[in-house]
Amino acid sequence: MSTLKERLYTKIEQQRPRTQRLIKEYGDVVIDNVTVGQIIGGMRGIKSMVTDISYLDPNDGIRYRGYPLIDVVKKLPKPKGAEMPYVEGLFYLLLTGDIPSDSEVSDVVDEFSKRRIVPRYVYELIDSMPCCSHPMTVFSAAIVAMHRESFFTKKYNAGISKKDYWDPMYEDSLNLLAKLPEIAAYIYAKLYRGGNRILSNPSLDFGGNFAHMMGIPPPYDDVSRMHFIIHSDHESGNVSAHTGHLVASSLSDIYLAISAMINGLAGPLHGLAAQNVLMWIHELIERVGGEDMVPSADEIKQYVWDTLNSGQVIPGFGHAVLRKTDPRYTLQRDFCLKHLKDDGVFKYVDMLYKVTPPILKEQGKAKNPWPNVDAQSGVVQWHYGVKEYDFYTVLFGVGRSIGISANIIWDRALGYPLERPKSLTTEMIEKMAKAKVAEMKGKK
Ligand code: CMX
Repeated sequence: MSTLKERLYTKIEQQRPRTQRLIKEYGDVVIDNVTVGQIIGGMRGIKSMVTDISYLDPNDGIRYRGYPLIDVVKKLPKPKGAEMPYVEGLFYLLLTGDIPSDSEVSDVVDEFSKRRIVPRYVYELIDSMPCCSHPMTVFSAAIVAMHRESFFTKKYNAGISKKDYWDPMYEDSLNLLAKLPEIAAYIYAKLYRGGNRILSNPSLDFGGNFAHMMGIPPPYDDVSRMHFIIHSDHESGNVSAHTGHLVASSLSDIYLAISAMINGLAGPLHGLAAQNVLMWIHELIERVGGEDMVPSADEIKQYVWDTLNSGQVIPGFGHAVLRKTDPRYTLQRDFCLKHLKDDGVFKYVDMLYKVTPPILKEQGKAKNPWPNVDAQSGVVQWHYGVKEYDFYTVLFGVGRSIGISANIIWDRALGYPLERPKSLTTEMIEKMAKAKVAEMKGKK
């Protein structure tokens, strides 16, 4: 057994009694109330899910296993000379809650390296996708095609005990995660580089190998590590995480669950915002006459207002939970200030950072006028030569798969059941709401 798997098993044995006790002794304790507004409004803010892997604080942003992003970057081991930590170390942290030692990380690097070979039929499938398929469609199809590889499904069909479900789920997750950079890089080569592919280098880590396969020199290896780490998890209620959890709750294997979560991530209100930000900025650049032109604050304000007045959202701004600037934005911004301060597009991103929040506040609709992760991620890719916007969400998807897989392994370890909330008809809600209001009036 690998050190990671052994450590995980110990943690599972410790955690199981806590969950069982909560259900047995406190199962009827009320944690939250649900309003009509929440039922109709996308279940915003209802406390109804559990994960110990990450927590999203509205003001401070994401914490992985209790660590703010800045500490994650500081504390996790890094490859020699790198600014950003090993992605493999992050996976160790998400799964176990512990910061791994150098040798523990190197074990995970080896595990991933051993499992990275992608079955040939996946490449054939990618090659046969119709022209102009969105890269997220291709990515999702490639992942779901590997359902036939599922160890969990084989074990389940052979009659594995429920308490052991986590084990084949862990194996499947590592098998899938190790292949994702290879698949993403292949899709990129196929769609945008005439199929000219750079083969992987098994001696490199997750982020370093991805940069190598993309053919982009350092510090793109650090860009990749940073990108995959900051996108990995955002607690359980966002569309991609929730979809992965929901699909896996029917005991679908990791390939079915991750492919489904990729489809949720591909929506413009979620991960697709990464590509929309760059499209939107380039429309602005075109409007003012080119990247080297310096637009006035008034020109930028007008552009933001024109977007809002045409009934569209400002991509890369706002959030369902966050109420301050996203620390994932800040981390990338700091990287940009260090490495691409003079980039023409970054200057626009920077100006929009200053101009947009006051406008969103003045418009008065968005609860959070501040930038989110997607406002900054595209410009970094653009700077290092990945100029095909529609690929950006695939990169988000590689990162997000890491956190969601960790969650799904724990879902199986703790025996979380099939997810099945209850729906009501509009008429039922009307009756309940009216009866409640009458009752309140009667009490006054
Ligand atoms: N531009 C314009 N209007 C916005 C806005 C933005 N960036 N953010 C929110 N609003 C509007 C909403 O559309 C909503 O309008 P209606 O009342 O007309 O429906 C109103 O403000 C209230 O929305 P909210 O409660 O503040 O935000 P939601 O939880 O409904 O939505 C989000 C959150 C992210 C979908 C929204 O802020 C948005 O559309 N942002 C732009 C797209 C984006 O950047 N998405 C990526 C988010 C991060 C990620 O998941 O990758």
